[in-house]
Amino acid sequence: MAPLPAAAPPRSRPRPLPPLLPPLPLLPPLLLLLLLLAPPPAAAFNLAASRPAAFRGAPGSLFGFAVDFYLPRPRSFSILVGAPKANTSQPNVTQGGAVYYCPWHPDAGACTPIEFDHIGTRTHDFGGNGSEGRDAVEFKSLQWFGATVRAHNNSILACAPLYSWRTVKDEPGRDPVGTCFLSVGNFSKFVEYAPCRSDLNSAAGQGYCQGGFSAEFTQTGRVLLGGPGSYFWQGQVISATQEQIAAADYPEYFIHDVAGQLQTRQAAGNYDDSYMGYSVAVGEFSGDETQDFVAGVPKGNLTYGYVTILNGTNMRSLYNFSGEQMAAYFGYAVAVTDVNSDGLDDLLVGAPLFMERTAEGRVQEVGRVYLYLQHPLGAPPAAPPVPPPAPAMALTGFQEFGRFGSAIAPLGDLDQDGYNDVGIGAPFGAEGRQGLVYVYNGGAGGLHPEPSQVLRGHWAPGHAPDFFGSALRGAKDLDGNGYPGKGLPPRGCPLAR
Ligand SMILES: [Ca+2]
Ligand SMILES: [Ca+2]
Ligand SMILES: [Ca+2]
Repeated sequence: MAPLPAAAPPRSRPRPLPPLLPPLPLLPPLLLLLLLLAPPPAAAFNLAASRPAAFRGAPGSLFGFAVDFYLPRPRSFSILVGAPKANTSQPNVTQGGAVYYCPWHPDAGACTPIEFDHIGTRTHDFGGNGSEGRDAVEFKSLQWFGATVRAHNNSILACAPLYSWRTVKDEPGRDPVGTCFLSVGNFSKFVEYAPCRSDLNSAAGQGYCQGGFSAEFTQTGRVLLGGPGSYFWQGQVISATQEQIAAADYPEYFIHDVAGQLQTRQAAGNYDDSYMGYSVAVGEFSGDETQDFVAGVPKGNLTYGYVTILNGTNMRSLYNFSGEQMAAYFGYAVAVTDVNSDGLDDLLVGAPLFMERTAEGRVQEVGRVYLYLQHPLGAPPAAPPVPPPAPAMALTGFQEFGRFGSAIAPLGDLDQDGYNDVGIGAPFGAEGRQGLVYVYNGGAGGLHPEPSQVLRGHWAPGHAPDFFGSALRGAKDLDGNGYPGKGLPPRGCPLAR
């Protein structure tokens, strides 16, 4: 597919509002556990899956919906856990959601909520003279704060994709623009980043953006957000450096003009209902030193779905990778790591609703993950980009309705053989839909086609399945020297929920 065309004028058309979060049915779990896999014995290559550490949150809070590691300093290691339906101390806010800071302890420990939002709900005097009082202009109940959590050094980004605002125009309506908060300097400063809270409201503009539905940091700490609902659900991706975000943060204003921000623009009407930015990742694909942006577009291209790679310096389209089957949700998850150790980043794409035909001729939904190996470009920038390659391999799920490929996590080089390894979640895999995480090892030819290990959720008796394998993180060198340290988990150990 071609690069996105330039901005088109907004169109207005009556239409129902498709629910974006979550488009795949998620059942309300009773309790969520966060599993941090404990250190393996020194000589073993496998993770000691029988001895996970578990952190628990309040029932119904969706504790563990998002997870990440937090390493503000070398050898200072903790875990961040999003609980997007948690209740907070914010006045007049119901189930606004929270992010918890959980210091690492081998037996797991207490988690405390991080106070990202010091301001709470802001108001505006629509009468203009103060006589009619002030009305709320933003709505933080059920905003799903903590649905997205990412950390980079001593910074943390946490987002509320269903945060709504009324706009400061004197007209009713609530637009789910989404918002994010950034903690910088190890909790020394908090700034808001809500790039879709703009004058481009309603579905025709950025009103249904749900900014922060997905997010990632680049190696240099640049923020990348996905907002899959902008422009009649064409979706968009937006990026700015932390410095640019902090420089534009004036809490007394609702619309922040972030100088230097990069973003995709509105495209022609045939790109509507595509959900660009449903997932995002970063990697280097253009032959320079600046990481580029990867965005899943799972309903684009007539619902075949595609994944686009945008140049990290200017958002120009570099490549598009298309799915092979309609409605498979190709691009639901994306991940980047170098699995064949040639120094070039490779791309993984999940299509958790992919259907295969069994030997008996029956069609069953099992999910699939595609691996695209990056090949040398030649001499950039003169050489044109090579055509989108075919996947080097496809890994297919094992259980019907298991949602294999819902989460993909680079795990670093778990077994220390020189090739990076990957975890793939199947949150409804296993009997009782209890969820599985598969570990696939890298190698010279890509990934080994069979998983080297299958991790199961550990559940207390009587508790319902909790989507184990739907949130995965890994690949952090947790003690800073590549070797397990005293009281620290080992290199590459995954976090799974
Ligand atoms: Ca680049
Ligand atoms: Ca590679
Ligand atoms: Ca390996």
